[in-house]
Amino acid sequence: MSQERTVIRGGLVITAADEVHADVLVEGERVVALAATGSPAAQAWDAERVIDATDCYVIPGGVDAHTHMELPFGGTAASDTFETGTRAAAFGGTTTIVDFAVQSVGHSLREGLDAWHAKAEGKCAIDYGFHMIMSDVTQGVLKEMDVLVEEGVTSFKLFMSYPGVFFSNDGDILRAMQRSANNGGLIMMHAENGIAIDVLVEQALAAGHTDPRYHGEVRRELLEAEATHRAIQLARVAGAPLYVVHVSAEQAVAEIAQARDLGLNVFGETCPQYLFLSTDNLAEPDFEGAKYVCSTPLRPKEHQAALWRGLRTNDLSVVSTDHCPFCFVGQKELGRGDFSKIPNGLPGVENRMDLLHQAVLDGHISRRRWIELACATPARMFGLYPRKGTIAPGADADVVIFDPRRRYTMSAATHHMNVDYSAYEGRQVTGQARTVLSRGAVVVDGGEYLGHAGHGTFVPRATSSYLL
Ligand code: DUC
Ligand code: ZN
Ligand code: ZN
Repeated sequence: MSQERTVIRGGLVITAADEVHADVLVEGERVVALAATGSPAAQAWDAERVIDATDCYVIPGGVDAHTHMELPFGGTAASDTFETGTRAAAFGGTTTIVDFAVQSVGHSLREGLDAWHAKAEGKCAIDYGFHMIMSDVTQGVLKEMDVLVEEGVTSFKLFMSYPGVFFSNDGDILRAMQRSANNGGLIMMHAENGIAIDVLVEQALAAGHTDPRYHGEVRRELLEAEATHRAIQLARVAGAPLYVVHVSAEQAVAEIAQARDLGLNVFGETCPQYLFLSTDNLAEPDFEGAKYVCSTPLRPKEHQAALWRGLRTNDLSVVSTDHCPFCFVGQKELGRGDFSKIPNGLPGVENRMDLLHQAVLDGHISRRRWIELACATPARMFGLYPRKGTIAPGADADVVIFDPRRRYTMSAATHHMNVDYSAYEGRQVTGQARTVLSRGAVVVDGGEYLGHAGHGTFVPRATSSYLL
């Protein structure tokens, strides 16, 4: 049976490697060819559907390697379901997410993974994969890691924070790293010294410091840097690679840079909230600061220059969102009078591609680096490349027609995430996804949703492309 053909004409195709004026031919779910716009080859293509991309960029769909749809946290759950969160992602030009399945204490990885498959299956607008959060590193669980790698769940998140919930001690971390050194998995680390932080939380509350801004103060920069340093040394001892998630402190970037200068397989990720927001937001009056409570926390503005520099030098190589939304009303409010009870997390899955494009306009990164940080490197890092993260023959036709001149204001009134506030309320940005294809199907066009729940499928991942 012949497959439907779509041709995307007249745009500037931008990948991590190139910028070319080319037409793109899609057949069924895949890209099959690129040819110079106006060339005889491109003109000869006939297709059932023609998408005009004149004056637009044609970019790979975004790959957000860090989301938490429906995550149970702090007595509540993240407010985006897989259905609402992946739809919002599509509106924002992201066509793949890698979400975190959770192992709870006393349970197997399998139970956690099955539960997350059940939440996501038949619900997603775009393709998705899973990392596995490990909260209870037993001998049985170490063996399960090998099975998960075979099933395409090739990365494992461990926490040096949140004692009593997700926390793993150094011995457990070392064991998991040793296992990953053998099975090809990638350990992702939440690097904050949670034992020390809990002491500071207790002391802050005892002193009557209950406002959201104290969340940022107790989660000290040095405790992020210390944990980052320790994670790196443990990975060296184990001979394992390491991916440090949501890096926010300048001192933590320095630890990663030092490790990379030694030639170690240590990788850093940051998120838009650390690049565009700061402790000034956490200090907003009338409990508004609760909207910005996440961990690692927002830092003073001065840290942003180090993050941008890290993104340019590749000491930070991925920008993901850590999308973990909680409504202000009824969820963030759980922490009125006690900042430690504010559920941790910010919405952002819909905003990442546009904020990073704004960073291009602001002179922080180049256009190709934008695509590298938001599409190609996360795809390579987590075994999705070249199926995801680029536009090339054979790749999935996850393609975004991006209008680089469209100016709009970010707002909860117009976003599609299931959360009652925007972390970027009132911020003007230039550039927005106009048309979004997921595996050849147009899922968003001109502000209209044309996709459906269940179009998105689970993508088993290979091991990281960055490991020898
Ligand atoms: N950080 C957050 O802000 N939310 C969920 C988990 C995490 O590590
Ligand atoms: Zn984390
Ligand atoms: Zn997270």
